[in-house]
Amino acid sequence: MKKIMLLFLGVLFFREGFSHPLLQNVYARQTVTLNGTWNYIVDPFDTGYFDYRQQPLKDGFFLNRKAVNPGDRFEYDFDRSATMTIPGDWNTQDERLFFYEGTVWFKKDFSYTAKPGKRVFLNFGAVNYTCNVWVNGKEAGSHEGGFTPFSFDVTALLEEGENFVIVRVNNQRRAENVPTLHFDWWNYGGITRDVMLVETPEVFIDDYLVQLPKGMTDVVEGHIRLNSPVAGVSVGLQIPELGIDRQFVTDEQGEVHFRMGARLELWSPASPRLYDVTVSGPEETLYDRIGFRNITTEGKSILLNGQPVFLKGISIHEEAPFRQGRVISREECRILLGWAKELGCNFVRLAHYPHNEHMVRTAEEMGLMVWSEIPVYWTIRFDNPPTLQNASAQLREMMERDKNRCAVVVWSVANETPHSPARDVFLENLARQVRQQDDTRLLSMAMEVSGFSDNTNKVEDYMSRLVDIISFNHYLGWYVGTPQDCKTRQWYIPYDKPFFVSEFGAGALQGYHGDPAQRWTEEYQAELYRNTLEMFDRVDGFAGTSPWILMDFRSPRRQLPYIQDFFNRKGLVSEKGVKKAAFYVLKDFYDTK
Ligand code: GCB
Repeated sequence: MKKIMLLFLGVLFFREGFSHPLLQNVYARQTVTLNGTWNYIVDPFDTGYFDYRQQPLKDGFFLNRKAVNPGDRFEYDFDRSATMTIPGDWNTQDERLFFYEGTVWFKKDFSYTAKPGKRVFLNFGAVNYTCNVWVNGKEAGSHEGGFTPFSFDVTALLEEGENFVIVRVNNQRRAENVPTLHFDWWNYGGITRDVMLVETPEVFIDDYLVQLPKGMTDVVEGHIRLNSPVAGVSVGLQIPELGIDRQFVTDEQGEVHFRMGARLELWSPASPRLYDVTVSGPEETLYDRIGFRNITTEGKSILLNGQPVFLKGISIHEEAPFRQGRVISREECRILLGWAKELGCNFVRLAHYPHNEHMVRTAEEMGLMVWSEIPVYWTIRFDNPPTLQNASAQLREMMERDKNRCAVVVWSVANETPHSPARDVFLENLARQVRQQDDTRLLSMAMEVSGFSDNTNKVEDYMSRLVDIISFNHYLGWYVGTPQDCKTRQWYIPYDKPFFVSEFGAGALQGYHGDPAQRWTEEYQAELYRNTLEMFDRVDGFAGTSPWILMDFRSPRRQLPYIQDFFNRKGLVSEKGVKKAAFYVLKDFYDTK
């Protein structure tokens, strides 16, 4: 009786947006993977979606039709089309698609046996950039934004036995998108992260948060929330190593909020302590590993667990080592982050978009603090309200997914955006959103040097009053001046806040040697690192850096034959995993910090 009641209430009171809830910790749930081999059709003119009058088709490719009778005419056939591996970008799996930007259709067959009392969600870790999804020819939903997770309730769309899912993916760059037309990384298209069916009870825990309140180290607080506003449901929280074993009863919002004293061992890079945590409802148990730490600033210092910390960082793109393409496995995350550890890092900047969940979790396990950011990059359409909505949705999804990851210490909302009143309003909105959604982490954005006079670089930005850390990118010795200029350059950063150099760097082709004044040599890059680090180390308030970048990465903007060949060469490690001289310069610097 209780179950029927719950089901009834669950159906009556769907939360707003119920068809696309963000499921906290999908990997801890009952899942059926849809990773593997998918058929695909390249559709540059979107013939499978629009008719010749540019109207959406009623019988597009999503119906997965096949000729049965001799007179049938269907000008596509998934089953006779090529296959590729999902998760995976299409650019590195089919030579014809290396530069491709447009629509590709994907289809996967799978069998499913309905389980009574279960709700089923189709969950994607990320699809770049937009997608439409159909299950058995019926629309499940759509999503925009290439780096965050989403899911659709497909319970009513599944059939007993054989099923198929079709995804139309489009990665066409557009001015109003986030990111916009111009960016310095490869526009890898496709279903780039895990796809799975997630089975939940009718009324289930869709969200939870377990953390330290800002500035405190002996109190655990948080919430557990059901998918529907059902009161009187019993939910539990167990952290055995802390002796916490509590049962709560949901309020009329279907939520519980808790706050309790605890004697904790704090998480830090030196000791990345994580606790086993179990969150349970009447019919499910979600298991997680959660750490506790405090990150604050005081004057010009960043404090981790109350102690000043220098952020020994490196920037990383989510590109796979030893092969090209998007990172797809935990092993690849471990390799990239392993190099960061070898450098002596305690911090990584995951640029320029939310990386996959494995990257953040692996960083946490390895003792690396994380800067996470959304692709509000360069000159996006700051004056366009849908662009703001889009950026805000990506920000919300990033923060929701990783809110239980203590490794994440900085949320960043932008990279190198040009000053204008429209930009200020746009970024103020995002900054406000960060503060409302999470008051326990630091807020920043990668700004730029704003002026130069009397041999002094100035960092002044209206946004500085909103951030906790003044971060900026600057390429003295590469895009302006020479590495020698660092020896005398002064800095004017007029804020009583820590400053963080979110990028500096130089291009070097691994194995190319010469004079330190010779561009593209390892010696030039090493010299620039030496001089830049010495320069910033002289400036009051220098609280860390994440030089650009750990590994050479693909970029359509980088065309110089024999040197770049479509790689940005600012890596400290080549795409083949060979370290350049500058790697050791940075390592030596971090060893002294
Ligand atoms: C930057 C950008 C980064 C580029 C880098 C470069 O300032 O933030 O995305 O890749 O410079 O190599 O020019």
